[in-house]
Amino acid sequence: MKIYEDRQAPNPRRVRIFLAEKGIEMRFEQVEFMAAEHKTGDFKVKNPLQEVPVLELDDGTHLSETVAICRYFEGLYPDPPLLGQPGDALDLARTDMWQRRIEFKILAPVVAAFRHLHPAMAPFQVPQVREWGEANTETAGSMLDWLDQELANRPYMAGVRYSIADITALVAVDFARVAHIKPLEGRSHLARWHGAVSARDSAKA
Ligand SMILES: N[C@@H](CCC(=O)N[C@@H](CS)C(=O)NCC(=O)O)C(=O)O
Repeated sequence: MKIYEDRQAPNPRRVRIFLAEKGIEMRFEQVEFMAAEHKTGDFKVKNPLQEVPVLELDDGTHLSETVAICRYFEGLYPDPPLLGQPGDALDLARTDMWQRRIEFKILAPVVAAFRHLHPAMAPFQVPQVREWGEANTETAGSMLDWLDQELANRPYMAGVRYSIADITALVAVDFARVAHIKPLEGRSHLARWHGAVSARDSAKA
């Protein structure tokens, strides 16, 4: 079993943190984004969308989509639960709600800002639209303000326990800096949360 990834890319980091939280050892093979290695015909067989991460099982089965890969490992290694408390319908749904909100409302605009504004992304992001990058920078900022307020009354994104929602948020916040967005400035609750989740060993993944 192994995972194809690019160590610099945000989505593969979500999987690495998830695996680290569960103490799962994994083999990784690097697919260099900047060398367009994910655009080869060979990689297209593994994922027709030509994106990482991709999990390859020993029988040759391929699984992509970060959350799907995490769900697979949650099924195999339920402890600690990171997708919500098993058997608690509300906790499972709430964790899913926050994971999705953070993925679509924060990570997505942060990535769009990076892709549409960073000169190094021009060959990959065609067309690269500066105005769209700037609009996403603004969206990411207002969504981070909202998240900061949400965290005023609870320790973690989905409630009282660390979950996949924290993993997605940590990756989004750290990647925001790469996209020249200052995610923690003036956001004290988010900064407190970021300090706590960054102190976990898994954050180094
Ligand atoms: N929805 C996918 C998104 C994966 C994705 O966008 N991966 C990026 C790296 S973070 C990628 O491989 N992009 C390739 C490209 O845009 O050409 C997931 O959750 O895994």
